Amino acid sequence: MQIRKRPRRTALLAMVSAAATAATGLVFASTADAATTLGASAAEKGRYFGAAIAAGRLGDSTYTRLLTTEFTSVTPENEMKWDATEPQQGRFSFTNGDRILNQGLSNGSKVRGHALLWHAQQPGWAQSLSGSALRNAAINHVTQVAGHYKGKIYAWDVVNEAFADGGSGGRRDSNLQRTGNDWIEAAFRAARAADPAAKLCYNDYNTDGINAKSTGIYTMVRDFKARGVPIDCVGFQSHLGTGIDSSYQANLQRFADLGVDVQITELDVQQGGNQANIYATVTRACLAVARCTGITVWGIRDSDSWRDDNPLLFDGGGNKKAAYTSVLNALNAGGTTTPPSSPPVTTSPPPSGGGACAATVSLNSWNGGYVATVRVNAGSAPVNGWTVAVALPSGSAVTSTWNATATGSPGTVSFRNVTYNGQIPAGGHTEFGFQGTGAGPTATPACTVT
Ligand code: G2I
Repeated sequence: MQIRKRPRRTALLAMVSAAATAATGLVFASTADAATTLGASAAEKGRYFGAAIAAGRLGDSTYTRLLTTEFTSVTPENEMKWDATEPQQGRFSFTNGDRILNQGLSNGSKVRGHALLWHAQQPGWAQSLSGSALRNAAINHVTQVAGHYKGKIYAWDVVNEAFADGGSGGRRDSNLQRTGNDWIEAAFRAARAADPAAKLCYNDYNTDGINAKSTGIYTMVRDFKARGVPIDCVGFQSHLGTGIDSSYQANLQRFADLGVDVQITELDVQQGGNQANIYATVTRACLAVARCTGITVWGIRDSDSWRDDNPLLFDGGGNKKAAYTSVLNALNAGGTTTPPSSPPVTTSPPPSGGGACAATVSLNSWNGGYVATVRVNAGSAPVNGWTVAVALPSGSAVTSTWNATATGSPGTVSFRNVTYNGQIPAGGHTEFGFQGTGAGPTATPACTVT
């Protein structure tokens, strides 16, 4: 089905300051080994580069070619929303959501779940509920959908767009909000119980700088962290117009400083203004914030967009636009945490064989299973390829792996880099992950360069 093009959200985009695009110009990567795809370049910086995709477009070969070569994360544009997954109360429909999931997993990509609870795109039956009936239905929805995808989702937008626009800094009125102010934390607790491995995000728009709305969300996240409400990340949609607020990066950083990851979740930028520069500014901001784990653009080609102002990185024919080149150059030039005032970090071609590496593992465990995130750190010399050996306890086996290929499960499993993350600059790192049954590994993994 064709996605309906909506008129540009004038009120939303008018919020964007036209003033502050720094006159940075483009930084061109000059090294012979610069990565040539968005996903590969972002992976070199320990980040993903994703796209929102639609199940109805997966039969389009240009679309899937761009998807599988350029992107390392997928977000379902509509297929995991409430109206799609629970069209009748208690009757769940995961066919199209599963298609997005399987497309992502089969390509070794992360999958961002979007969105468990939102005031929009609710099924009719939910729109007509209120009070405890709605609250119970909403929590059941979170439990069932997050449970269906348990262990497979990198990050869930648990709650989407719950804050009001304008200067109040308060919550948006909605049927969910009228069930009580604690509906958001109830949703996060239910999501954690249903899928302990997923990072749980709050996601919103018009949060592209330090403003009343982003400060309202900031205050909520700070309160959640103080009270132990499970929240791991904040998504900044970043539907942008012809300018970008000068406090864009500082805003990401203040959230990261609360102890949550930040992600750019729905990036698109109006064409006609400074599109290429604004894309680069957002990319550099993410690279400059250590806890900015990745960027997702909201569609692949301009013709796939919900907007009618050609806001994406590929034109309708699937050709790379200036905005694409601008993002790739920014990724290739950027360091992982380097403030933008510092000179860009450039990498020289790694010597064959590369330097030494070391690996650390962190676990997210539940009764009967776990997800392991393994960080591969380069030493003082660049690494050209790596293998990490992880000893699994008896009774444990690997069931899925992302950003690496695994051999030898059960027992001591050997994880080897995939094409886009073998090269790690000196002092840099990359990450891969795997899910397993039983208890997770306890010993420090052994990393060898290849
Ligand atoms: O509005 C842009 C995005 C803002 N943040 C949350 C996102 O979830 C939202 O995505 C858009 C989708 O890109 C559109 O594709 O959400 C819209 C709905 O609010 C989506 O549009 C809907 C159309 O309104 C429906 O008529 C259509 O049936 O897409 C549906 C599926 O194609």
